[in-house]
This record gives sequence, structure tokens and C-alpha cells, in this order.
Amino acid sequence: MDTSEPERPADSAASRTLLDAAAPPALVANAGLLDVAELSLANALLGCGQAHLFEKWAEPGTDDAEKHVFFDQLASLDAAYPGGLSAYVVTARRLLAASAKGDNPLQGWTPALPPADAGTSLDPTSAESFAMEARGLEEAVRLGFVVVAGGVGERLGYSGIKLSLPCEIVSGIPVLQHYCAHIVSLQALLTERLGRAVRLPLAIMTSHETHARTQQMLQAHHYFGLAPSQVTLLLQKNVAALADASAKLALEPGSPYRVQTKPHGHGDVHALLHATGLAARWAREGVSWLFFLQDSSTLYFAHYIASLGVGASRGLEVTFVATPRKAKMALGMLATMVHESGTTRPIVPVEYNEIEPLLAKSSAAGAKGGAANGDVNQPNGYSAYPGNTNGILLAMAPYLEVLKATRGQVDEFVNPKYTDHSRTVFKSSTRLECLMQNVAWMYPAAAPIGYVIYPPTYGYFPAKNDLATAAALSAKGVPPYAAATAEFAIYNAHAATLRAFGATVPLPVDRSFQGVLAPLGPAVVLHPSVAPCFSELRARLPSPELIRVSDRSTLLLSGRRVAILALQLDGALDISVCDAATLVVHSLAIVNEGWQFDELAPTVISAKECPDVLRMRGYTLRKRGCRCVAITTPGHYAIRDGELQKVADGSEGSWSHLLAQRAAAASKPAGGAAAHDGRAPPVDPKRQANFTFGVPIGGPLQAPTPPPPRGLWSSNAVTLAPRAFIHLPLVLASPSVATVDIRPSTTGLLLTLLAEAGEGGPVLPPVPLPCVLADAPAETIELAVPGSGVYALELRNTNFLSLVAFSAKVEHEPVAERHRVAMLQELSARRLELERVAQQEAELLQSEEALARRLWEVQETRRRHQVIQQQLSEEVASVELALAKPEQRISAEYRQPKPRGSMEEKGSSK
Ligand code: UGB
Repeated sequence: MDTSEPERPADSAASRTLLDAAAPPALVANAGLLDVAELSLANALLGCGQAHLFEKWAEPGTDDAEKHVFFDQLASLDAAYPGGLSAYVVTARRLLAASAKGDNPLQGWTPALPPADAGTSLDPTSAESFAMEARGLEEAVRLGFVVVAGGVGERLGYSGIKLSLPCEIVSGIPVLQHYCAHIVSLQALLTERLGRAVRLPLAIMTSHETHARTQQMLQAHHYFGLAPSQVTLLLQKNVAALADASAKLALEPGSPYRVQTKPHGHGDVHALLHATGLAARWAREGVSWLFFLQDSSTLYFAHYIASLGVGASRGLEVTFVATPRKAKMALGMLATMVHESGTTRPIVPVEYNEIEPLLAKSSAAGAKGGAANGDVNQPNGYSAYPGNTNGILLAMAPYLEVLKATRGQVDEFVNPKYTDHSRTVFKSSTRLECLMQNVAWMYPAAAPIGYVIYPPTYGYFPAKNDLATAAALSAKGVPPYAAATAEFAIYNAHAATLRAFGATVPLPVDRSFQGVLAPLGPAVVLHPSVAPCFSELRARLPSPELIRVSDRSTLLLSGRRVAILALQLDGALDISVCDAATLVVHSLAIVNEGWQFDELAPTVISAKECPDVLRMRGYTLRKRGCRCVAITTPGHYAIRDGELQKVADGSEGSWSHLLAQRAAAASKPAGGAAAHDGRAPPVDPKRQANFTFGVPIGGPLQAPTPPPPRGLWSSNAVTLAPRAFIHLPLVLASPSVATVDIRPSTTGLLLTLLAEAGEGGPVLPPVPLPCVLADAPAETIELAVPGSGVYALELRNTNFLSLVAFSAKVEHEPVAERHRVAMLQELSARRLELERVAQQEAELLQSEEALARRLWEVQETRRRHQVIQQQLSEEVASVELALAKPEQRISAEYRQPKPRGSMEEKGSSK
């Protein structure tokens, strides 16, 4: 630690004499506070027109500490920029002057279409791409990864770092975890192949906004399976913001002692790789390729190994990963640039904000290859110029040469937003920026630079814009770069891969979430652990034609040693297999409620409780039903007819057995019956039209144990060509009833029950199936299958010209079981009746008792009435008798009777 005091002038007067004449009075007044270094920096700034920085300074004695902190910040900005702040201001003035005139930074250059041999077009599921992957895997042991992640997700409405955003919400895996999982997956494959531990280095460029959170995330998750020593964070420093066209440095609003700073752009990565010595160190450690990528799109990892193969086999020093580009997309392009001086750059990137004016200019001038009318789509719906995804592969040796010659300093540009056409006042402060891809401009003009372009499905789908911005872009037909499009692109790429291999997987259809259009089909997520590249993935799916995934399905698959032979999925299925276990899915049919993407109500989206990740999507994932197979303990497993079993290593159908079969097939001579190029065998249209389902209803055709008594098979979408048919094997342990719910969209479908697995004749007369609306209530047909064994349900399209599409659900249960169930139902119905009668009997008994009580009451009352009647009659008689006697005797004998009911009277009446 340096404890020496800063050098100071003798007194205030001496300090003042050291200050430049242009110093404002406020600075002059404070001169006595400053040490020699501060005075010298102040002079340098005054010399490049930055006097305003000191104009609002308080008198000496007020804010003195802040004034020194201000100089500390200026010194650090000065040290971070090559040539210091004065060099920064000089460059800024030059670029701002050109910008004010409306000059294009590429003044003098004309774009033209790249030559045909500059690009390699690859379908990642093709044999050609598999060959490139093989080449790439040879080189991959010498590969290092560089991720630029200094940007924040402001435009997306996200408060976290972009690396922490989930790639998609089916798995919920954050971007950084996904990137690391890919590196881990590649390392594991290389380790296995080479027989020694392989570790591939990763550098992440962070900024002040993202550094701490990136570091925290890595530490909290144990570097997602990487060793901490493999990962290097390169902290990118901000540059000073510029307040106006004269390149005055901007002060933080409300603070005279702090310069506003802004990110300098992802181009800083090269200067950092050079200045920190990391590139040179990696080179010494054997890294000969660098893969640069952004924190924005997980599909970077879909095909980078094939791209590496292309770069290596073509001897390219720079290989851009490209995608078809829609005109007006915020995505840079690749072009051949021709300078008026005669220099030609065969392949260089051009940023999206420079494209329109350049193309418009070149088309006006009739330049060869220039697209007419600026940035427009061709008849194929895409711009004639490939889009640059900013996934870039660099060969290390020439890159080190470039770094040595340029110190990694990429040419800067400035992009102020002006308040009006006079182009003098900025809407907000700006800064100089530099772009990572522009490293290509730093190579000699003759350097071998090329690109590899993949189909749009495997293209570039960053999550950049919030819902409202994305909806507006969608409405204009421009890719919205929304969280939804980024997410669905992942599902679609995986689904397309399965489809290309030969599986039956429906195409996505456009969905709209809050106005953002995004194509959505089955949500397929194949975790990087399953395979780091397509050729490896293909080996995990040896019979893809036996895989069927319905359009409403979700398939989540993770695990290093998992293979799927036959799967019928209509719902959600989540299979995860730990590293120490293996799993072979022989036959699995799943029907459940599945997971659905449901649009959120605007009130939910605007509620403060709505998580950012859902707000930026406008939908949520409702998990209604899922079959989960989570293997977390070591061992060898298989799923047969939906049942998970532990199996012996090497036994028939185990993982190692499968590997042995694969090795044997691969060792057969090319062209031999079992040899294959790793792709799905060509589909025979006849076979596809008339085929037998791989997973029989009820159980395997041959198995050591009897099939289960009940079975269910369903499919959401089966299509039969005219005259085509399918046989659904129906494996029955005993005579059964098959309940069939089939809903054809048109007439012409005939259902027949055949004997002997379809080889024998009809067991029951064929039933023509009427056309049924999809949401009509189920009207099932019951077929009584008379015996045990393997039958077949034949569904035949009898039309000569039309296709028949239908959904189907077939269930079966033994007849005996049916009868037992019917008798049990009868029994319970009778028991119920018996209970009802007993209940009524009890009620009647109660009424009878009530009636008896009432009868007694009535009888008792009558008895009392009789007594009273008799008493009254006697009294009446007595009075009448008295009345009949002479008058003097009446008065002598008559006694007033007492009130009725008195004890005395009652007693006397007895
Ligand atoms: N980034 C940094 O690491 N540091 C910075 O200072 C700035 C960014 P933006 P932008 O993805 O569609 C680029 O801001 O400016 C990282 C390409 O130039 O999203 O829109 C940041 O973390 C453009 O050609 O990029 O343009 C992120 O990883 C096109 O490919 C990456 O740089 C475009 O990206 C991109 O940052 C795109």
C-alpha cells in the first residue's frame, strides 16, 4: 500500500499558477486544495474544453472531500481509456461532428452480397452437418468460450442480470446454467472419448451493473458444474458520457462532483482479453479456438460444434454464425464491403443502424449486389444479406496477432439520439461505443473470414423487448425479440430436430400473447446433458420413427445416458436421469392433462405481485398433469410398457447393450444393411402410410410375463393417406371389451377388428366411423373381443382421394372383469334399495308411535269429558228438582254450586 502523501505545491498561490488560464473562477478558488496530480489532470481536461466540470464547485471549505473523490473518478476514467480522457474527447468530437453532418461511419464503403464461397449453409440435422460436428469435436478439446454479459435487461423490463433469466419456463433453467451445462456436456463427451479429464475455459465479460450478481450466481450454484478455476470474469469499465456535440463530459444530474458514465459496448471484450493477458495465457494452455457469444440467445449452443468444424475444415480465422435475416430486424448483417479506394473486405459485419442508409445509397448508385430500395426482404421472405448472430469463432493464433497489433481496441462509433433535424441537441447523454464483431475489420483484408448459416428455426432469438414494444414490432411484421419468441424458439428447435430425425411431431402454429405473435407447437426441451450436438442426440434416439408427440405435449428430457426407443406422448412427460444412472425407454405411452401456456389477464400483468419473468411474457404455464420419471440413484434402468424397472448392466435392452449394438452397427461396412450415417433412415412413403404402431395397446408382442389386463392408447392427430391403413396391435391376456372413441374429421374411415395381429381375417364386421366434431361428446363403440392373444384394430381410409385425420382413444378391459364390475354394480344397487326400504320402515315405525301417542291423548280427553258430562247432568237434575218445589223451600235448600274442577267438588261428586 502506498502511504506516501500526494505531492502538493507550496501554497495556494503556487497552485493557482500551475492551473491553465482557461480555469473557471470556482476551480481557481479551490486550487489550493489540489495536489500536483489533480492539478495536472484538471489542466488536461481544461485543455480539451471541459471547464464546465468545475464551474459549479463550492467555495474552499465546502464539499472538499467530494472534490477529491471527483478527481479520483476522473483519474480512473483517464487511466481506463487508452490515451486518457483527452484522447476520448478528441475521438468523440470527430465522430460527433460526422454524426451531426449525417455522415455514415462507413462513409466511402459500399455493401455487396458476399461471394457464394464465403458461406456454408448447413441443416444441423443433415449428414453434412454431422460430418462437420465430427470435425468440430476433434478441435473442441482446444476450445475456450467468451460470453459478453455487461448489458442489463432494461428494455425487457427485467431487474436482474440477463444471465439469470430462464431460457424457457418449462425447465426454468437460467441462461448461465444452460451455457455452463453445455460446456459440461461437451467436456464429458470429450473426457469419455479421449480417456482423460477435459476442462474448457470460460470467460464472462461483466460490467459494474452485472459483475457482483454474476459472481454471486456462479458461487451460489457451485459454478454450475464447472471448476471455479475454469471461469474468469473480466470486468468492463464504463466510459464518460457526453452531454453535447462538442463532447462535453456529462455530469450526473444534481451532482457537480460526479461524471455520468455509460457502457462502452461489447467490443471491450477484445481489449480486456489482451490487457489482462487472458488470451495469451489460454493460448499457452492449449486453447486454439475461441467461441464468442452474447448473453441473449440459448440457440448459440445448438450448432457451435458444427460451426467449429466448418471453421477448422475451411481454415477460417474468423467464422461468423449467421441466420437468415428479416429486413429491418435489429440484427447486424454480413456483407462484402468495397471501398472507393479499391480495398475489398470479402466478409465483414455491418451494424443494423448503418444498414438502411448504406443499402439505399448503394442501390441508388446501382452497385452490383446491392438490394434495391434499401433493407428489404427478397421473395423468400428474407434479406439477401445473412444476419450476424454475434456467435463468432476465432482461431487463436491470428487473433493474438491482431490483439498485439491493435491492443484489442475496436474502432468506436457514436449514436446520439437528437431532439430534432438540426442534429445539435441530444435527447439524453451519449457515449462512444464499440462492437465485438468489428474485430473482423481489424484483420488484414485478405484474411480468411467466412460464415456458416443455419435455417431460421435454429437462428437467433434473443429476449430483448418488453411486451408492449414486442407487440408493436409484431404488428409491423418485424421479429419482436420478446421473451415469448426466445422461449418458443427453443421448443421449436428441439421439436424440429425430432421431426427431422423421423419422429412424428406436429409443426408449430402461431399464437398471440398480448399481441406478440409466437409460433408454438409441442414444448420439447432436451437439456444439454442429453447431448452437446445433433449427431450425439441422434444416437440417443435409435428409432425416431417410433416417437410420436402430440401438439399439446410437453417433453422435458435430461440426463447423460438416456435413450428413447419408442414413445407416444399426449400430455406432459418429464424424464431426468442422474449422471450415475442409465435409462433406456423401450416403450412408453403417456396420456395426461399436460401443461398449457395460458395468457394472463392485463390486470394480473400490471399487478405489482406479477413476477418479471411472467410480465415480460404475458402468459404463464399451468401444470395440470405430468408423468415424472426422476432417476436419482445410481443403476441401470429401463421403461417397458410404461413401467420403470431396474435392469442388469449388459442385459438385453440395457444402456450398455444398446451401445454395443450401436458399435456393432457402426463397424459394419458402409452400404451394409445395418450401416447408417447417423440420420434417420429415409422414410418409405408406403411404409409410412401403412404401418403398425410401435407400442402395442396392452403390452409388448412378446414378453416373459402376460400383458396387463387393461390398456389405453390415444393419439391426438393421426392422418391417413387415401387407401392407407394402420394396425394397432391389441394384446389381450383374456377375452376383453375394447372401448373405442375415434373422431374422424371426414367420412371414409373404417374400423375392423382383425385376428392374429392383423394377419388373420375380421373377427367382427367392419364398422364405418361417422365424422365427429372435435368437441362433440364422446360416443364410444364397444367391441367384444372373444379370446386372448394378439388382435389388431385396423383403421382404414377407404377414400380414393381424401386424407382422413382423426384423434383416437382405445381402452380395453377383460370381459370377466366387465362382468364382475357389472355384478358389483348390481350388488351395490340392490344394497342401496334395501337400505332405502329399511329407512322407510324406520320412518313408518316412528309415525306409528306418534299416532299411538295421539290416540292415547284423545282417549284420555274423552274419558275426562265423560266424567264432566256425568257431573253436569247430575247438577242439571238437581237444579231442575229444586225448581219443581214450593218457593220457600227453594230459598231454604238452594246452594250456589262451587266452580267446576275444584277438588272439593270433584271429591263430593264421587
Ligand atoms: N454487452 C456488453 O457486454 N457490454 C456492453 O457494454 C453492451 C452490451 P445489446 P445491441 O443481440 O440482437 C448487438 O445491448 O447493441 C453485451 C449487436 O451489435 O443487447 O442491441 C450484452 O450483455 C447486434 O449486431 O446489443 O447489438 C449482450 O450480451 C445484434 O447482434 C450483448 O452485448 C444485437 O446485439 C448485446 O448487447 C442482438
